[in-house]
Amino acid sequence: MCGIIGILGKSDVTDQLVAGLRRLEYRGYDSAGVCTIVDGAFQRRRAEGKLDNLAKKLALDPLPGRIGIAHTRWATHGAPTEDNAHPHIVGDVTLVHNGIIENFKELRDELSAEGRTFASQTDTEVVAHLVARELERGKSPIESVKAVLPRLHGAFALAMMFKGHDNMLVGARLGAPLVVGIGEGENYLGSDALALAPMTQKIAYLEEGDWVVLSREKIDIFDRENAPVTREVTLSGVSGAMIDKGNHRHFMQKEIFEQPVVVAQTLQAYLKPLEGKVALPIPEFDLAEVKRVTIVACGTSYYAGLVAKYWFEKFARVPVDIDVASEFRYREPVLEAGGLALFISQSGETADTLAALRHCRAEGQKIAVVVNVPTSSMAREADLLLPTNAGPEIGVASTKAFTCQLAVLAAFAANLARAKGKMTAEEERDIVQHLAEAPAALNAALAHDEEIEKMAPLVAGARDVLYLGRGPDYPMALEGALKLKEISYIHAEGYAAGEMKHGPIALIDDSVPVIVIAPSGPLFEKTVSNMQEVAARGGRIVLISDAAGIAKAGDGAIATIEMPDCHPLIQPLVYAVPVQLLAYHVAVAKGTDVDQPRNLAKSVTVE
Ligand code: HGA
Repeated sequence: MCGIIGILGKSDVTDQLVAGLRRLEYRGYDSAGVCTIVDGAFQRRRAEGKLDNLAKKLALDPLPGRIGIAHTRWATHGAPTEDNAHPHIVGDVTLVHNGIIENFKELRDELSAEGRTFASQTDTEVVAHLVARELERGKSPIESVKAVLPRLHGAFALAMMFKGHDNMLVGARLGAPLVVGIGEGENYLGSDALALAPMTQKIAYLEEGDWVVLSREKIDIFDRENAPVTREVTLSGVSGAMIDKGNHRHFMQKEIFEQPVVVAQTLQAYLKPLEGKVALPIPEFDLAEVKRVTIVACGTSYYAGLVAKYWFEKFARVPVDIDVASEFRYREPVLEAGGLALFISQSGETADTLAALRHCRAEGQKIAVVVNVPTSSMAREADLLLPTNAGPEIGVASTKAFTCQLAVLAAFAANLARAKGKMTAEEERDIVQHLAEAPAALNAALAHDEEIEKMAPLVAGARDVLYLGRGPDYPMALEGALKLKEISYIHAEGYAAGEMKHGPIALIDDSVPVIVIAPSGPLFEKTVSNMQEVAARGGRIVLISDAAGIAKAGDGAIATIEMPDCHPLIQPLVYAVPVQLLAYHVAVAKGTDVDQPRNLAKSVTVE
């Protein structure tokens, strides 16, 4: 959330800053702003709403300057107005911020008591005031930053510029990501490597508590004790071309259709199909010793974790706890020795999940992570890194990252089962074979796109929608409801099919579409019975099943969506496709902003 970028360039930087913000806009689109230094003084443009509004302003009133910082905001403190838009300027400093300054109230009171006045309601502005106060006391920019950083509690990635200093950018990070980009006679700061991709591939990832002083000629990094440190420079491997919609109308649509390829790409790293074996990185700890798995994640990644719980328990016979990250630390979980804590996150920066990871590390758990960004904070703090290979996911509603997470988690469950002696070589071969079938099955599922598009109007007019499933299809019901809520703004609930009669069945009438996810298999008959209970009360059923399931139970449904026949192991991956496509087409039918739904943003770096 919130994207920040800073450039020390050889020529005017505003166009590059705005292009960088475009690549960061998935992180927030409440407002955007840019500030440069021209003849020693700050020049700023800011605009409420999406980046296009800022771009229009800049077209009418261009901004020169060879140094600049820019921001795209997801508001946490203060409405999404122009006054609250970053960069904030106070005296001789201007800055952009990603994160939350948790002690901002106390700091603001202290500053107000000295007669300082505020131009915004943001927590961020207190940081600018604190630095400005140090500058006014006669300190240099670097000494001022050094004095202020220890006073900030919470999370921040900051990029700062100082009046009269057009060869200096200062950055700092704690709990929010910030990278340094190294160019030829130019240097950069950014929230991620993607923001800097067209300018440089050479990236140094700042560690927690680091701060950095950049000029065009050099980069000096310091740790939280202010000791000079070196951070490895790596090649990011990301290119601006990776974030192109291609022939698709929306990123979400493109990402849904990429799934067969990216799942295959991901599985390639985890399977040896010819040998019939899963092939995971070997951790430094002994998997056979794992006594309990604690899964922690948020949103769609949490639902991937819920599916994984079934797999870990079924295959490896190991008990699994699962929590949403924002609740986990606060319930004082009992974490016994020999436990493995598994964190799932697309960005690898999700603030709640990262905080939970650090909590588990402090409690002596071994740490495994499934992330899509292998250079992220979580990846760097893991004992066992299991990357998904989905490529950049730009649509705010997660799709391809989810199915890739499922693919990795299935392989990991088999790996753990083998290590614990709970799975035979023959069973492992079977799992590998079925996972290898997933890309083709995903392709077959995508072939139903047009049919789903045609039935979307049946759902688009509804006020409430229910999704039902059992077993691993229950998390899919939750995921289906989440996707629909996120992008179409229709109220939707996912329920375990058998729970209906304990309450939600009271909601059923003929205005409520009920999406039933019921592939053939051991739970089919039970789910269908629950579906009949809904139908008997006038509920309008949309049945998602395979040909056999539809033949048995499709009568009376207002629509059916036929999925390919596939092994139960890969059903969650395959059935993700129709729920994603349904949400997508309903949102398109309603005319909502599919890729940038209101109030949401990706890479949730605030708690
Ligand atoms: N707290 C700041 C920055 C918000 C942020 O980083 N969101 O992800 C603000 O509200 O402007």
